[in-house]
Amino acid sequence: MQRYLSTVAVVDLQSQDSCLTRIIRDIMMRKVLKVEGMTCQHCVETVSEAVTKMAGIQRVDVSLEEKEVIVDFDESQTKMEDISAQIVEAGFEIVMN
Ligand SMILES: [Cu+2]
Repeated sequence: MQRYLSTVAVVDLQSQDSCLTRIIRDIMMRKVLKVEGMTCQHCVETVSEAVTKMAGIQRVDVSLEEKEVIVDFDESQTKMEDISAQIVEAGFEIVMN
């Protein structure tokens, strides 16, 4: 029983450790989203503003020509799906991420 408990403790420590490592490594993520539906500078601003106001966003770069939204963000604060959802909510379509 004691042996079992100590094994659990070790596993627990390891998972905490890797979780911490992950947070440090992923503190700033850069993702490139392919976005369809942006036709002018106004669309660029709409997408940019919608994403910028989210938590953990460090930088948003929108390219109308490339149909790309490049986002630097803190993955411990914001998930990629949330950013995609935010862009969709602003009226655009995520082609690929
Ligand atoms: Cu537009």
